[in-house]
Amino acid sequence: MFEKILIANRGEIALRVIRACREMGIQSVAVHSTADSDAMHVRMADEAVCIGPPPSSQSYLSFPAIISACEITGAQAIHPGYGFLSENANFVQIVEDHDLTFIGPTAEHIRIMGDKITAKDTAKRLGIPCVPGSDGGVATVEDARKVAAEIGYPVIIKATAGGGGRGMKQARNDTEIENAFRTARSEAKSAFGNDEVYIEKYLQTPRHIEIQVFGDGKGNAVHLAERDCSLQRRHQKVLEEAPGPVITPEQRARIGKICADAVASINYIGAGTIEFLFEDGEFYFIEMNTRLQVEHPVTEAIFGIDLVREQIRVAEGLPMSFTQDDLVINGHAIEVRINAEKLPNFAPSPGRISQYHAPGGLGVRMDSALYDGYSIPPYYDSLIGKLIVHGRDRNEALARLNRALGELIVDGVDTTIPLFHQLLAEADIQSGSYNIHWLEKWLDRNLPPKP
Ligand code: MV4
Repeated sequence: MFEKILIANRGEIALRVIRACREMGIQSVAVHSTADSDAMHVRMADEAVCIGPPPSSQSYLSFPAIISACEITGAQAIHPGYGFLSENANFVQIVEDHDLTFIGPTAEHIRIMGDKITAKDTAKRLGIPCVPGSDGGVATVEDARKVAAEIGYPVIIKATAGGGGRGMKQARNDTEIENAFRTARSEAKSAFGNDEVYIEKYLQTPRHIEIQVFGDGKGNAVHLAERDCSLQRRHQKVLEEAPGPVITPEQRARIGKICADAVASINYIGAGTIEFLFEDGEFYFIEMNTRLQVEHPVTEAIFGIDLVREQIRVAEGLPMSFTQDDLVINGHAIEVRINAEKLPNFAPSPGRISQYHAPGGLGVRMDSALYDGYSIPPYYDSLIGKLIVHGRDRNEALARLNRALGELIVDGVDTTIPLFHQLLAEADIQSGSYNIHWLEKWLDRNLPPKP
């Protein structure tokens, strides 16, 4: 049993992990930069260690600083949260070399899924349906044209090292593909130092549906249904819900079993998310995330489970506390991401919180590290809170979200809260009729960016 866990993160996710530790009787160690001395995760943890100056590269991303903090405090395991070191295979290797436990997948699984071509090859081999496209990378424009002739236009060229939508270019015909190929390659080279690209059929109006999976590292795995995360702006999720509003029980059971069997067969350990594009009733694999995700609470809400507790259990070699048969969906959950950003341009809006009031009541969860008088530093992500609501059905969850947003007060900085009041008034949001392009189109019509 772990006696002490170090949390290599900050903000709401650090609190999330500290809370799970406390309920399990495990001591928690916070680490922080000098910009975060007054942060809530420092106050809430049992111990705190300052690990460096404000830039993440010298604090939250510093291997030696974090390993040293473990040695100083006697922490036996590291929970990485999301972002920062959560999908860094080299870090996992170093953690293990120091006889510490990384609470997450193995370095090898992180490495496989971090390279998109290898991830897709692996998915295909494990029986996961993929977007039609090249087998592996494409090295020349001629090769790209050959693949496009087989799968048909439009196509999309993607960087194998890609992420956040960078190094992605569409082509509608044989003429456009030359430019798309060269641009994708050079963007990939400069952004990731790796110019390898692959090609796929471009899906025009899909939804982003992701399947939550969980493994014990010993060949047992389950799925925890899907989240619909189609509402995104510039590849940043804005609202997520579970279950997906258009996924049938039959579709869920089929893709869920495929995903659970796949991760079981590779002895995957911990939480993972298999991302799909969903169009015309079919799922097409795009990527796998080997971490706990920001939006995990909607899955926790509909299943009534604690995913962080389960991560800690399996990292200790304990079994998961549920089987697939135990996992029955109860109702509907929606999460909205509260960012310190100024509309309509979503410009970061750091500063002092003059007043904070969290909503409450039945079916409401507010995950945030805010408090009255807290100053949001300008160095990190602008996510300052997640409001998660749960209802017996989707309509109840929507009504509860509207009610809870009305109770939420975040004064002193600009936030994305007004956006959600406006979105909830939209018929398409109320009915769940949206795809990955809906939000950007809506923003262009309703909140045009100022030049
Ligand atoms: C696609 C696609 C259409 N067809 N692949 C964007 C980021 C990366 N994670 C995958 N992305 C896409 N891949 C094919 N074959 C459209 C997107 C895409 C997207 C995907 C999910 C959520 C929002 C998106 C916004 C624009 C483009």
